[in-house]
Amino acid sequence: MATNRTFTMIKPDAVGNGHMGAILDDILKGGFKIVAMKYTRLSKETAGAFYAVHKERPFYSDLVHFMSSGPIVAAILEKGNAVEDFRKLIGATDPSKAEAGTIRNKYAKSIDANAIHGSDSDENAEIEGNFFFSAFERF
Ligand code: 3AN
Repeated sequence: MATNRTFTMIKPDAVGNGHMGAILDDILKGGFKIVAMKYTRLSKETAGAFYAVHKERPFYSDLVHFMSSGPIVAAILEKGNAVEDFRKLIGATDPSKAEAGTIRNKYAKSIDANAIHGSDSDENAEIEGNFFFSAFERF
């Protein structure tokens, strides 16, 4: 089951710029089913814990500050080959390198405010989904 799921967040820049609906539409049109979803705002502590794997990277504190700067949408998505297909749908981390038509190409402005997150492995999809959703919130 985990191999057919991924985890995403629509980031504060995209929500703040009014792209939440269009991005959800792209996700659904891309063939992903929403398994769980919440609209919330991360505290600095929660954002720091979510991105703890990046603690040693130079952009960590800016990333935590940015991710706690406004509301986000967190969701678990389901589709065959979910992790890889979703990374294709969102495009490269750096939006200037993201292919035309991808979510980051359309809605992201910079590498730090890049509109959307997508898990990079089945294992991380599971960990990240569990970070946001308890067992009874998923089905
Ligand atoms: P992705 O989200 O595409 O998997 P990661 O895991 O390398 O990218 O980075 C996690 C997040 O950290 C990115 N979504 C982006 O917001 C931020 N980030 C990555 N690289 C940089 C960078 N060089 N400068 C600033 N922020 C970065």
